[in-house]
Amino acid sequence: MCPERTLPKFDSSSVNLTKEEALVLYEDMVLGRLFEDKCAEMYYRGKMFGFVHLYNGQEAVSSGIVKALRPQGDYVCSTYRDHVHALSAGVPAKEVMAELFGKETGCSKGRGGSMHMFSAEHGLLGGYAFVAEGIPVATGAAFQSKYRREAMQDENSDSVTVCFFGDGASNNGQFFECLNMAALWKLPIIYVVENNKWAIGMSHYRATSQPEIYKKASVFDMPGYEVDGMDILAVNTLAKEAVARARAGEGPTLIEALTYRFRGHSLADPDELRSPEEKEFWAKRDPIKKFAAYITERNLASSEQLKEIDSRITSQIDEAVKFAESSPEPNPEDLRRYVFAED
Ligand SMILES: Cc1ncc(C[n+]2csc(CCOP(=O)(O)OP(=O)(O)O)c2C)c(N)n1
Ligand SMILES: [Mg+2]
Repeated sequence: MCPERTLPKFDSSSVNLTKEEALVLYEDMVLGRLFEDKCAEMYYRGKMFGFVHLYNGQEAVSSGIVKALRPQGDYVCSTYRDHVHALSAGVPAKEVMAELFGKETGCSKGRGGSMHMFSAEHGLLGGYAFVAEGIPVATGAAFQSKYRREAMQDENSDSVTVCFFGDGASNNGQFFECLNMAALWKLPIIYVVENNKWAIGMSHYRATSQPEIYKKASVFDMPGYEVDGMDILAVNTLAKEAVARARAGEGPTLIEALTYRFRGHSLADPDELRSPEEKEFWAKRDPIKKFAAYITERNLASSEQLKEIDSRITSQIDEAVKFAESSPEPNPEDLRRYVFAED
């Protein structure tokens, strides 16, 4: 049951992905899903500490949006639910897993853990434990791209920034302040609100005066769109349009992806507040199953080929765990390293 809102329909007949493009999206979603399942296992085995927030169910948003960016040179800004955004941005699974284990080989050198993935090399601007805190950081990244291009005459500066955040975050002040400046300055940024209907145990419908978040773009004279966040074709098609607009200097876009997390808020959440009917409604819309059906119906790949991908990803994640387990802890003598930039 999903009484509050109808999921927007998308006509996939107009989309013509090549086999390669389809498999990139499929593989990235499977990587996200199986990685998070492994995290749950490792967390309950006591290998990870602190809060761990998983992304199961929302994969079509990360893969559909991030894969519309260039493989290098663009920026992705995340939240505390950041493992899968990091993977989509190209951070190797072993470095994300090692970070979760608090190891020196992690993408944040083991200093950050689950909520603080970072990789300069992959344009990953970070995970942020404070709700909405990534929004100003991402807006700043988009500002610097434009400043380099226009004030410093660097024609190569045409990066696009994607900023992910949740429905809960969209009620925070940073959201409104940053959308205002981004629209005013026509910044090359895409704000992606992953509306999964819940902020921990707070229903979106009890927390906001206008639950259709995409409509909030209009007051800043910014294009705003809602999209079925369980349909990777819909998300990816919209993302490509928004990226092209940003790259062409036409300014920001707000995308509201209607999605759902298949697990509790964090691995410490018994997940007792959401109704079984609601969970079932969304489970039936599993984005990976939906896209797998599209791929086989269109003869882009056979179900055997998809199974081969699944098992290759399973081995990759097992390797990531081995890597994380066998990696060294950070050296206590390096406690103060990375607090300030080194020359
Ligand atoms: C500034 C701030 N206020 C409160 C919290 C506690 N908190 C952590 S997660 C969360 C819910 C945010 O929900 P949403 O933005 O919808 O993201 P989701 O967890 O659904 O991905 C809250 C209130 C926080 N981390 N930071
Ligand atoms: Mg939410």
